[in-house]
Amino acid sequence: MRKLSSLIAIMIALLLLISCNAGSDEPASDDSASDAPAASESTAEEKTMENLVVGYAQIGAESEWRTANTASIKETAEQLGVDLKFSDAQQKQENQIAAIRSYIAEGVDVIGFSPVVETGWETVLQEAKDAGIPVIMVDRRADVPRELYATYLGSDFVEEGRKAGNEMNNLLPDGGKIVELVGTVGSAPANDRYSGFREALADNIEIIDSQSGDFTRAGGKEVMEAFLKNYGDEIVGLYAHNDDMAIGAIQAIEEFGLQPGVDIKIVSIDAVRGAFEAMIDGKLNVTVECNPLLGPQFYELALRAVNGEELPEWVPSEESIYYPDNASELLPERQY
Ligand code: GZL
Repeated sequence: MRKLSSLIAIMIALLLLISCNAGSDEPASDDSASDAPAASESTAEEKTMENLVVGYAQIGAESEWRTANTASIKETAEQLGVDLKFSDAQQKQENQIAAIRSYIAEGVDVIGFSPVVETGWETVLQEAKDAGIPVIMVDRRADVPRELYATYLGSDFVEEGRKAGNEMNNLLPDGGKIVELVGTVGSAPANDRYSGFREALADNIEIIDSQSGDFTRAGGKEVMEAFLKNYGDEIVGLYAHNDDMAIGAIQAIEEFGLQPGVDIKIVSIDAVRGAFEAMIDGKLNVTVECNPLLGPQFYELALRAVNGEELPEWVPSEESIYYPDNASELLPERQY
């Protein structure tokens, strides 16, 4: 009996000894290590590209630029292994809002969208915030409080407008009357390219008319036909908010019997392949780049947002200006 009780006492002592030692592996310190969660504590699962679920509400397919932008979002998702749910709103805000609501219902990790116009987004973005889903604005920005989006990834449209204004000044040093094809009414690129252009334009150049062609070739052609009917050869310059409208206008100018790029100097924005072809043909004088290949930056920002990182309010894209003199050399390497 005595042997058993001493055996039990020895076992208790051993157990006490083991449990005391277990706590001594970690050297006590006042550095962050002692704050680090111990192996046994659970940490939220870090998202990776391979298990990231993204909902993207795209505007539509209104231009070459948009087509290239969509390709970048889709192809990059495939390359990274991201689970992408994608929708095309046919340029209707109500369709974009419905798509964002469907992504909230699905419980995606992050939502990306390019707001077709600047206003009307606060309610649905608040719903995404309440659901704990970060939202990234891509390409265009919406006019909403800062706390409703993780970041804005896109161009400086005002600067694009300033660049276009300076190029028009260079093309018309003696001044003259010009017309303007505006992008989608209420959209950030249209509003900002409108104001940036006027900031830079020389006093001897007069904008005698300005109408929206909704960023499409058909819209640009139709509005330019009306301009030519009303003003004819008074017009010596055209500022188009995107290349698609400029290309449509070029057709109208030729049908009217004038030489685009010669009788009417043309400055446009986007730098899509069609613009390079028009510059090679001598029908377009300048295109200011607006980079649509935003897929890689978008997913990198999406992963950082999902994993809880605070992002800058705006991540601007890098852009240049292109001219006819080296358009044929550059065309083969253009990605859009
Ligand atoms: C600009 C983008 C514009 C393009 C157009 O970032 O939103 O929309 O300039 C496109 O070509 O339709």
